[in-house]
Amino acid sequence: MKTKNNISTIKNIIEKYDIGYGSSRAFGLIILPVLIAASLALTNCKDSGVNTDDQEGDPVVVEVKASHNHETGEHLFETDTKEVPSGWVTFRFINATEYVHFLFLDHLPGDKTVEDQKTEIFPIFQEAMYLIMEGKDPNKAYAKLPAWSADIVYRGGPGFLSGGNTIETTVFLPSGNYVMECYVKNDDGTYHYTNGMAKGLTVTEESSDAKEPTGADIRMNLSSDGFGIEGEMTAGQHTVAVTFNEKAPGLFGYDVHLARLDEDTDIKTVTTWMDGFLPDGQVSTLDSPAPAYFLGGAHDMPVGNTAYFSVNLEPGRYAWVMEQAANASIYEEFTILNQSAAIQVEECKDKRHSPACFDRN
Ligand SMILES: [Cu+2]
Repeated sequence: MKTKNNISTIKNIIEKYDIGYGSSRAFGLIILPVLIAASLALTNCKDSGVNTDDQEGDPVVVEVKASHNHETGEHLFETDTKEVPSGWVTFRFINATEYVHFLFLDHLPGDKTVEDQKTEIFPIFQEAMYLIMEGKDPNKAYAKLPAWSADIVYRGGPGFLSGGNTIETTVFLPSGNYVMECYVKNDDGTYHYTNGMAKGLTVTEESSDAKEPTGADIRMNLSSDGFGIEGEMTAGQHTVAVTFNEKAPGLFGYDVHLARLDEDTDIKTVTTWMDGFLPDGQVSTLDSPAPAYFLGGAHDMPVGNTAYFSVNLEPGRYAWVMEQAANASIYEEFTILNQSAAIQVEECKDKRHSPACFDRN
């Protein structure tokens, strides 16, 4: 790799200065040794860690695009990656649709595969949801779940994301067979995974050198008490580190999703929508759009894990929301001021009687 890079570096220099190989003996006598010395210097820079290309420790990235086939009605995950080494994995999740999606990771027990999940588990949760839609008891469907379904470990992934957005969420994955799924639903109760949005991912026993992300400026400690936020939400780009501190008693885990709200949005409509076991919960169609604009987050993981995700906060009204039952909602609202308003608030902290600060105190 390094040799190839250096040859192309020399070639670039030659092309840049329009040096012909055969045009002058001076090339071989004077310029070539200089170029080789420069090239060796570049190699040394690489080894000392100045240049980050091709270094050990590069992130392992799985790029997944959510797409929609308008003819068949299918919701799909498109990716070229079927296998990654174990360790830190960054999911770059691109929502190229008009619907809300997420990418949730199931770590399957033993040698179970995505095909087993598609034949033995997804149809049962789907049947249960259709019973809920009819106002019937879903438990007779859940009773048919195979014993191994209890051994599936939820290992997080990119949170709720509205159309046109991209998010990166980084998680630590031990080896095994995984399923990437989305269970947002259509208004007849059909889950996106029933419509095609489920894909297998193999995490091999070979471990990568990918490093744990650094530079998080917002930290969260998730539990039944809420988000445990440390750090300041300001306009601009942030990296959020989310540590999972408590196992939730039911299917809803303690997770975090960022929702941008309109000025007049009632937060209760958003937290109710987060309850996927309600007929209208987590429905995203053109006729029934989600009540907020979702900007990603991190799904729940086993206690002790930390996930990382990136957000870009523009001025506006927001809420961190958890995927919880509507009658036990967990959320935290906040506002990002535009820069001039933020400066004025800061200046007015000690100037209560200044005319410019009058209406703020
Ligand atoms: Cu989806």
